[in-house]
Amino acid sequence: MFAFQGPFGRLAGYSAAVGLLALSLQAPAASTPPHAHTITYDHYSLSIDGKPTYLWSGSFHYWRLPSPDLWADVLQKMKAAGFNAVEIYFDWGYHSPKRGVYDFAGIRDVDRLLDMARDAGIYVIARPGPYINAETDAGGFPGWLVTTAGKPRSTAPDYTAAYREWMTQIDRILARHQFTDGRGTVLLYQVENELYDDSADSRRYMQDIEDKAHADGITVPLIGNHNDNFFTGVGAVDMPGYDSYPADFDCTRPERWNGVYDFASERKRLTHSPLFFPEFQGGAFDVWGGPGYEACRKLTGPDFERVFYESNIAAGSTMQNFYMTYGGINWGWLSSPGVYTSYDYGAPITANRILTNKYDQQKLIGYMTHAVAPLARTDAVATSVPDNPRLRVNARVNPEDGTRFYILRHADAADTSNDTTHLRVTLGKTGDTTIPLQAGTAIRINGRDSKMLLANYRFGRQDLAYSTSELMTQLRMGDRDVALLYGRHDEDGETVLRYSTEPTTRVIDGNVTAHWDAATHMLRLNYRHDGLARVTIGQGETSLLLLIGDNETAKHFWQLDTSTGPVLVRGPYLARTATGEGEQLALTGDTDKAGDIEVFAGPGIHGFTWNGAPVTAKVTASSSLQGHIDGPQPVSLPSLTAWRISEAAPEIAPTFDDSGWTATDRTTTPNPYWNHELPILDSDDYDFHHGNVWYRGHFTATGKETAILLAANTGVHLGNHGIFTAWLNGHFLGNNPSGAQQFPIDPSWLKTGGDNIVSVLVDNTGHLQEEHSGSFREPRGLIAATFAGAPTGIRWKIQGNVGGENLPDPVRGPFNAGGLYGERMGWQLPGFADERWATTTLPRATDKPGVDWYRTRFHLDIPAGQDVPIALRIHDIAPHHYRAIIFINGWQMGRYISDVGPQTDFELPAGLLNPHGDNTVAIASWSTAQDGGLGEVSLVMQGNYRSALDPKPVAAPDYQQVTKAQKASLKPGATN
Ligand code: IPT
Repeated sequence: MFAFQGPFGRLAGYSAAVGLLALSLQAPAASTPPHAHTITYDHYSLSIDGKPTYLWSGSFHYWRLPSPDLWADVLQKMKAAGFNAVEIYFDWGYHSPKRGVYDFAGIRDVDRLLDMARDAGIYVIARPGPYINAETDAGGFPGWLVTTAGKPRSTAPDYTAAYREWMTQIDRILARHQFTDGRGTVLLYQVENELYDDSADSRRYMQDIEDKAHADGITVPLIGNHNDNFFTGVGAVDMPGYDSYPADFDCTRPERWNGVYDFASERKRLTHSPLFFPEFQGGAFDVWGGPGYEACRKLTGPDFERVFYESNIAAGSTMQNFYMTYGGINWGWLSSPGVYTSYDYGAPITANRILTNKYDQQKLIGYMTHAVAPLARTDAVATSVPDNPRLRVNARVNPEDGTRFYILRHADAADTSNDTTHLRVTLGKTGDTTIPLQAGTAIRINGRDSKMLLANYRFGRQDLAYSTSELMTQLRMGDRDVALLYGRHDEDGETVLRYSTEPTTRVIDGNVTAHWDAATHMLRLNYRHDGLARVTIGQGETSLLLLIGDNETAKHFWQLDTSTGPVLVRGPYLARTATGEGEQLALTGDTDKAGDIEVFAGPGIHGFTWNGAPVTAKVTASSSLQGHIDGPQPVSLPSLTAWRISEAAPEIAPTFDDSGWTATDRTTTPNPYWNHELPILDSDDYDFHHGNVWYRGHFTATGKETAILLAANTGVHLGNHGIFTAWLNGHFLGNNPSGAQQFPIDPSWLKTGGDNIVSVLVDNTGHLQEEHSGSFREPRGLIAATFAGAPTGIRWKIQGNVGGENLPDPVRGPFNAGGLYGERMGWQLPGFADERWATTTLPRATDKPGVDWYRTRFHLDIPAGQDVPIALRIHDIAPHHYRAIIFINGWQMGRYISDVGPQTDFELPAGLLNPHGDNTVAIASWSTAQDGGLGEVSLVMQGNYRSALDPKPVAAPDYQQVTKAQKASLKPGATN
């Protein structure tokens, strides 16, 4: 369907296929729907409806935030920071619990997600896989794929049939939301994920996916993040891209920096499409036992963002997506082995949706990428070296209008010294000039910093010769231009504008000196960045309000679009939306404290409301409106004191009835990874793909058994933090992580000639991600069991999550539930009556290995109109040998391993958590040795905002409903 021909085959082929390119811009074909938009691209940039556009995008995974109203929150926060796109992985396994079964309802309602992106005014880069990696279970492959045979990410027929199922489902939704011919903002479609393999089969596989996407009605450009692969020929994508993580993923030494890689050769290779980073490092994942996400946020902090993202601009990139901008939560069993519940990623927006200094920094650059339109089309150009050799500068020029960009940083990006320099810049007619002009001042790079300076830049009716401050944004409001410049606190700045005759300059605020040079027609302003300086400059028809802030001041500005033009808002923690209603502006947003709000809008606007309430505002000397808005009410959270407890591992007892369990009697599997003795013990072969599983082995003892060797695979990657624990006739044998262990048997434990029971509880830390080999099919659960002393055979039975692939609770879905007794009984669910359980307090220590369940309830009364991110904290004074699974209102929102860490605070997203009513906490604690129990449990407030956000509760079944569905789906007698 996609014809690539001729030297410009990529572009020409694309236009032919969608029938919407240059020609149709002039004369829309009769068949083109009236709302159709165009997406084109060349070596410089994407063009959207013919307008060259800088793509400034961030990654977000809806499946890591199971509360749809909060998707809108994240998308609005991204849009408010100047992201014009969001990159989204669609997780096959999240939607498909069973072959042929696909779920797009509730927290899986992708249609709704894409509508929200459209409503937030943000484009979507869709990444439906089939393989996605993403530190998620099996890299996004569904559990049921584990026990199939075909080589993954290849043309193997059974694998092909499987992924085509998924593509049919997801493409149908994505196609509806295409920007080209749908009702949404889906702009680009990624084919597969980081397939670094140029084999003939990989090419064919890529081509198969592309053909299928086209057959499914995908008309937007197909992109890739396969680095140097799939540029031409079979399997080629329209727009290839590069993924880059220059700080890598070791957050233990957050001060460490690697060099800046020069993407010049990549820039050159891409002859028909822009230098595109589908994933440029936005943070880093952390691992079990790792240093925690604040360290990752530091490793990839604002200094990293400035230096590396501006280096990408220096290399000519006009398409940058940051992975991740909001990381979210590996709730349930979503994580791949190695990573823990939080996928915060040290990203600009925390897992609990709080804005960080990384967000502020991205806003500063993000706004500029849109405000300075000439940036979308630039060529590298030679320039003089800085007079300080510790520094380096890259220059670029827009060939059409001559705007110049100077990107300045330390030559050694990791250099932390404080340096100054002068720069030689090209100023069109004025010729080359050394800046700054003001004697005794210089341009400073203090430590790991980068600055992007503009020269020869015309905006509105202004002509900026150059500035040693950076431009955050510029906008036109009625008759006047407004420009917002910023620099580091206390550093000198110099801004020079050209006028035909001397303008009137008025300094409204701040210490700014103005100097007019009649010979060069340049008005030079000198100042120090400190708070906010305001200068108006008028000449003839033109008037300019120049706002000059330090970084701290600049980050409090928000730019929002209305149908009557852009507005600037200064002050609040977040400004979400602006709508013009006659002379009034309706603003929405969030505050973290009471304070001033200032609004810069067109001359027609005389007042404004904030979250629906009118604000008394006065007109300032800079013709803005200034008023006051309230902060949040103080909030206090209840303490969790009254707990109920139940022992919950009856499977250990020899008398336990396992007659309803599944016998592990299979002797064949398509899965080539079962290379152990028969019958097969792999839990996946019995349709238990996620969470803990129990095995009970029956054997007739001879009395000669001296030890039992047990081997399990719990998932080893980036460490080995799974575990299994075993009992013989109720006696604790011990524990072991993934691997084999011989446990000695006390002869008095054996019932010679009788039925003896080995009970084993096995962790499943997830299925591995996939390179190409099929490693996601590694078995999970027990893999071997043999006696020493006698060749006694064991007959095993297995029990996992209720229903296996047939979920009694499809709302919470395939990753929520495991095979603990309490989970099978529905003890995690709201509505379960725990009154007969014993009461207890926390912390509680136990010397009895096994599983205990703890439950409590609490009532929240968060004031309406407040967003209060809450986490549940488990605190141990010293590590104990236990691991806990945390449920809030039936949702599994955390896995805590006391003796591994690092996570102690587990975010409870509003919607799952009820901020205005009753909530149920259930915690299953698996004591893996004789010093288990459960630490102190509390609720912690991570922030408090007065907010326009009003998340609705996520509807989910309670105890009665789930157990009813459970009974209906189970064989009689199979409830234990
Ligand atoms: C890149 C993956 O594409 C992405 O899914 C995620 O796993 C990311 O890594 C790390 O968080 S792969 C790249 C690091 C080689």
